[in-house]
Amino acid sequence: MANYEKALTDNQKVLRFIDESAALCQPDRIVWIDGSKKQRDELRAEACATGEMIKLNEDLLPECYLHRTAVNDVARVEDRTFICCRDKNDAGPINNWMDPKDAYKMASEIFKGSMQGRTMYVIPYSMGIVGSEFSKVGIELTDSIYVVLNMEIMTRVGTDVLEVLGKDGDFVKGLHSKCQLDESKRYILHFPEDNTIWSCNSGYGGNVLLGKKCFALRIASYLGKNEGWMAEHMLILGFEKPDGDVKYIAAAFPSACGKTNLAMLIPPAYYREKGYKVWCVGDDIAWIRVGADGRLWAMNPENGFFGVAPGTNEKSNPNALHTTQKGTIFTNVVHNLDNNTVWWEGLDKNPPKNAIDWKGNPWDDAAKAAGVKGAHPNSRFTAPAKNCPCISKEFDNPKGVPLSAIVFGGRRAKTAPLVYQSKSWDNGVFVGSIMASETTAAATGAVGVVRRDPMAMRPFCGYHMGDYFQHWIDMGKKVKNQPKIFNVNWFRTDDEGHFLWPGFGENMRVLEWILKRCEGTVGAVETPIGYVPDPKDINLEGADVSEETLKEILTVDKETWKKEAEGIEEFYKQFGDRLPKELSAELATLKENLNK
Ligand code: GTP
Ligand code: SPV
Ligand code: MN
Repeated sequence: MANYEKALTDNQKVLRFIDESAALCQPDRIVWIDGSKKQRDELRAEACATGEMIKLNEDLLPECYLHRTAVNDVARVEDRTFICCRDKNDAGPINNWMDPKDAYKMASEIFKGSMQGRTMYVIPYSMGIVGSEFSKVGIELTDSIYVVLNMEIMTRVGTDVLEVLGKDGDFVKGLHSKCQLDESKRYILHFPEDNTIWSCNSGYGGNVLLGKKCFALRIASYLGKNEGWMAEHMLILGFEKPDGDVKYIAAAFPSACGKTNLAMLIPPAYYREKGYKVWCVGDDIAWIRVGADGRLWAMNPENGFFGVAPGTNEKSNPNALHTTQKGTIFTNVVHNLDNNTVWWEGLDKNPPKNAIDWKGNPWDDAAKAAGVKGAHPNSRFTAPAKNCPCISKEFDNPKGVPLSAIVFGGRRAKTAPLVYQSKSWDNGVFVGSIMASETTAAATGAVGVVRRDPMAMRPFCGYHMGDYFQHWIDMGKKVKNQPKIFNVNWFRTDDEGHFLWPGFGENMRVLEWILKRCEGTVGAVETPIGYVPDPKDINLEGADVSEETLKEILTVDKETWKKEAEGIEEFYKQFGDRLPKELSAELATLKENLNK
C-alpha cells in the first residue's frame, strides 16, 4: 500500500492507480490535494521557500507569483507528443504514434524512482462543473507544486470531485513527473484506449497541466468521437446587442493566434455607446454537444486562463490584463525588482530598469541594447476565470451556451480574406479542414512557417484526422439548427509586413457581420471560396481603416487560390480512404469554381 496518512476516497480504481504509480516513481510522501485555501497557502509558502516560485508585491498583485521554467522547457513539444493506440492506423498520418506496450515499457524506465526524495501530489479535478452530466473527472499525480497550483486555477480541484466519483466512478489517469527535465527523455504520451496520460521530463504548461490539451482535447476528442460529441480548440463568446439579446460564437484559431484576445474583446467606442457588449465563456477549449432543441451547445471545461503574456496590454486586451491582477501565476516573464512586479514585451513602453529576465539573468541596459528579450515569447499567465471583468453569466452553466456561428481562423499574411462564410455545413467542415496558419512560439520548432492546421486541432486530435473530419460531417447530420460556419484572418499584411487590419477590439465589426449573416439581415458577395461581405456592409464608423484597405483584404485572388487548391489536394492525399467523400467533393467544387 502506498504511504499516505488518510485516503480521501474509497474508490478502489483511484487507490490502485496511486499504488501502482507510487510503486513505480517511489515518492517519499504522498499528499492528497483537497482544494482548501489552507493547503494552497502551505504549498505556496513551500514553493517560495525552495525558490520554485517568487511571491510578488502583495499590494500591487495580491496572491500572485512568478515562476521560471528551465530554459529548455518553454513550450509544447509536438515532436515528443504521442498517441499510443493499439493500431497505428488509428492515430493517423499526422500524429506521432507508439505501440502502447512499448510506450509503457519505455516510460516506466524513465519514471522508475523519479520521485525519490520528492512528494507525489494527488490532484482530483473536474473538467466542467463538478458533478454535471457533461463534466469529466481526472486524477493527476505529479511531483510538481507548480503543477498543483496551476491545476487549482485551471480546473475545479478538491474533495467534492472525489465525492462525485464515488466508489467506482471512472476517471482519466494522469501521471506526471518532472524527472530531471532531460529533453532527450521528455515524452507526452496519450493512451486513449486506457483513458491514460503519462508526461515526463517537462515542467511547461501544455505538457504538464494534464487537464488541458492532453485530457480536454486529445483524450476528450477520442471520447467525443465514440460518444457523439466534440472537443474543440475553441474560444466561446457571447455577443450582446443593445436590446439585451445575446448570441454565442465559438472560434478555433491555432495556438497564439488570438483566441484569448477575441474572447475578451472590448467593442470600439461606437459600439459601446450603443450598448453592445461581448462576454467571455471560454478562451481555449470547447466541449460541444447536440441539445434537445436540435442546436449545438458549447461549454468551457476549464476554470481559468493560461494566456500568452507578451502583447497583452491596456489597449490590446484590458480584460485579460485585469484578470491577471490577483491570484495569478506568471511564467517566464520579466521580474521587475524595483517594485516586485512583472513585465513583458508589449505591456507598456517602460521596461523596468532593475530587472531579471525569464532566464533568471540580470536584464540590464547592455542586455536590452543587445536586443535580449526580457520575457519569453511564449511566457504565460495562469489566472482564475472569475477575475475576468467580462466573464459571461453562463460561465457556470453546466449545459453551456447555444451556438449561432462557428468560426475558423489562422494567421496568414496572404491568401485568406478578412472573413468569408461557407455555403453549407459540409462546406464549412471543408473550410475548417483546409485551415493553414503560420507556426508560433506556443510550440517548439520554427516560427512563422505556414502549415495546415485543420480546425486548429493538428497538435490536439487524439485519433486519425480523416476520422475526425468524418465525425464533423456526421455531427452536422444530427443538428437540426446548424450554426453557420465562417473563416476569418486578422493577419493579412502589406508588402512591408504590416498588418492591414487593426484587429483586437476592431474585430467586433466582423463579428457583427457574421451574426447578421446568421440572422439573414445582410447580403453577401459570392466568390469561388464562399460568401464575402460587400465592403459597405462592414461598419467602419470610428475605425482607422480606409475603404481601399478593406476592399483589398476582402479580395479573393483566383490564381492564389488555384495554388492553394493544389496544396489542399496534396494535404488530403495522406488521409487515403479515410478522407470523407464529402470533402473530396468539396475540393472538386472549389476547383470548378476557380476555373469558371
Ligand atoms: P493560445 O493560448 O496559445 O491558444 O493562444 P490564443 O489563440 O489564445 O492567442 P492570444 O489571444 O493569446 O494571441 C496571441 C498573439 O496574437 C498575441 O501576441 C496577440 O497580441 C496577437 N493577436 C491577437 N489578436 C490579434 C489581432 O486581432 N490582430 C493582431 N495583429 N494580432 C493579434
Ligand atoms: C496552446 O498552445 O494552444 C495553449 C498553451 O493554449 S498550452 O497549454 O501550452 O497548450
Ligand atoms: Mn490554446
